[in-house]
This record gives sequence, structure tokens and C-alpha cells, in this order.
Amino acid sequence: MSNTFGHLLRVTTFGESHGPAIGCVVDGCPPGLAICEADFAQDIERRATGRSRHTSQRHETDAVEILSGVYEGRTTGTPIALLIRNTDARSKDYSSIAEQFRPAHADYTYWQKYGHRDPRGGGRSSARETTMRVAAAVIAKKWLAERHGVTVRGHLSQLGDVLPDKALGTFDWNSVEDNPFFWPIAEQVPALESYMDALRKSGDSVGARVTVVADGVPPGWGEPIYGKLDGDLAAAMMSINAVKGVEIGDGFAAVAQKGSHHRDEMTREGFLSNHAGGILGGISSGQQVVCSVAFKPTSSLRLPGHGMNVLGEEVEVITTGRHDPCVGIRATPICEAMMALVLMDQALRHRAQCGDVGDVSPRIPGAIKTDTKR
Ligand code: EPS
Repeated sequence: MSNTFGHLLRVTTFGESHGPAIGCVVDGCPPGLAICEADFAQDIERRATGRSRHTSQRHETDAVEILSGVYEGRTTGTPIALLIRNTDARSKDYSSIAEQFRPAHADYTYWQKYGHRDPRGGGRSSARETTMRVAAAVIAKKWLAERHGVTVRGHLSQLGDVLPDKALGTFDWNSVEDNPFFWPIAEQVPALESYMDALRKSGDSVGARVTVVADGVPPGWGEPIYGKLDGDLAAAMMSINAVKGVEIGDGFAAVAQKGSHHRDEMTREGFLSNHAGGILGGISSGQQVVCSVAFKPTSSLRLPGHGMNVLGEEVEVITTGRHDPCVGIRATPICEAMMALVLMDQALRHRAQCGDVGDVSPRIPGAIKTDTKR
């Protein structure tokens, strides 16, 4: 039930944060794609805990084992099963809250729904599960790049109330990988370090915003009406732990815009803007696909809060353990992963139905000037 998503590329994840392992099955990948265990290391490491003092200090080895679907280094078209063993779970951190519900945590809703749950590390509701989405998406990113020249990359676009400040430096994709925040303005990173140090000391947490961009997506991906590309992206992003909002292109800013401003005017040289975020009528336009994702502040806090226990008693909840003061800091690779998986699924669906249509002219180049705020 709902541990699977996608249509022609179907991904199922399984496992709990403190169980023996987490894993996924990727079904529908075309045969012949070169893939090996080493291919997973980079993206898995980008998402991992313990990469800096600003994230959870749980140290997992996060080694991906390929169990099936690959023979002599190439996919065979059969289900690809991937496994990561959990090696650094510390379940005693949870013994004091095993019978309690943390305010703003899924503890309560899982209990109400299932009546029986694994409280260790949040069980299935833990962000640990997102590791397998990133692993699955290594396959999707590789296929998209090799087959269509599509790249998917993201960056943190807000940390608490801190926005990228172009007065301090220039936006540079190369900077994103050089700091633990995935922040695009290198000059601002020391300020983020101080911000996070103070936050961690206070025991509180904060939200964040991640922006993901896909380049090279051709026009035509996405299915009207119930399989829209933006609909699939929204559902995929909302399935990530702690996500509370998704915007495509200008998103909610479009509410205050005039049509004469929002419309992305067309010229032979290219679109004049990209307010739509590369999607029109649920179908890619050939412009950059742009999606922003809002993460709420982490609910596991060492600051005491009002909660309840399974007996219906009011309790003071204090969460100890190794929690992220801002889950959004590690979320960039996760959002990239969900976009890549959605795009590959839509590419396969487009090929299945419209593969014979071929190129239709004229094809308008992407925005010649981009004024979409990031
Ligand atoms: C998480 C709580 C922490 C994080 C975990 C996500 O887990 P624990 O308390 O079991 O150490 O370390 O993140 C990961 C393990 C991971 O790989 O992302 C939570 O409650 O979501």
C-alpha cells in the first residue's frame, strides 16, 4: 500500500530506520544501461547524515548492494533490487518516547492508523527511507542524461528566514557542491554556519526551501489530465518527509501577478521568460523545469513540549538523540531524486504513447532571459 510510485518506472521502497536494512525495487528500467555499485556512492554521500556538524551525527556506511536486475554491469530489464544495511541505529534514544507522541510528528497519526508501530527512529516515517529514493534515482539520472541529455540539479534556496543575497556574491552552481548546505552563493556560507551553530545551541529547529531545476527536458513530457507532469512532481515532492509545500515556476507568486507579466512570451529566438516553470497544461514546454519545495522545521526537539502518550495522558515530551536541526539541509539530493524519477517515468510514458509522433516544428528554445526568482 503506497510504498510504490510511478507507472512505467515503478519504485518500491521498504525498511525501517532501525531495522536490519532499507531497500528498494526499481521495475521498468530499460535494458542495457551501464550501472554498478560505485555509481551510487556520490549521491548517497551527498544526502547522508554526519556530513557536517549541521546535520544528524548518525554515521551510516550507506553502502549500496545490487541484488538483481544487473548482469555484467548492465541492466537486464528485470527488477533492480538495491539494499543498504543499517549499521548505526541507536534505539535506546527512543526508549523514553516509545509510548509518547512527539508534537508535530507522525508518531501520533501512525498510531491512530495502525494501532501498532515501530517507534525506533520513527520506523517507516523516518527520513532514513529517503536514502533509497536517492539510490533509485541514480539509475534515473543516468538514463535521463545518456538517453536525453537531461540533467537535474538543485540547491537550498532558503534556510529559515535567510534568503540568497546577491549583494554578497553571485549565484554559482559550482558553489552548491562545495558547502554542506547546497547553497549557491559561496560568500554567504559563513553566515549560514553561524546561523546553524546558534540554532543548534538553542535546541530549536528551522524550516527550509529547496529549488530543483531540470535542463534539457524536451517539449511533450507529461500527460493530461490526471497524469500531469506538475501533478506528478507535486505528489512526488509532497511524499518526502516534512514537506509542506510545492511550487512549480513562480508558484504562489503567480497569485499577485498580471497575465501580461506571467505569460512567457514566445519569439523565434526563444521564450522571453519562464514563469511557468517549464510546464504548460501539465506538459513540458522545453524550458527549464523548475520546482521549489518547502520543508517544515524538524519536530524532534530537546526543548520540552506538550504531548500525549498512548494511555491518553498529557506528558512533557523531550526528544534526545541525533536529530537534524534542519531537515532541509540534506534535502537537495532527495528533491533532485524525486524529480529525476518522475521525469524518467514520464519520458517512458511519452515514448509508449507518442513515440511515433517524432519532432514537430517549430520548437521554441528555452528562455533567452530568465527572470524567475530563485
Ligand atoms: C531521523 C532521525 C535520525 C536521523 C535520521 C532521520 O535518526 P536516528 O534518531 O535514528 O539516528 O539520523 O536520518 C537518517 C538516519 C538518514 O539516513 O537520513 C528522523 O526522525 O527522520
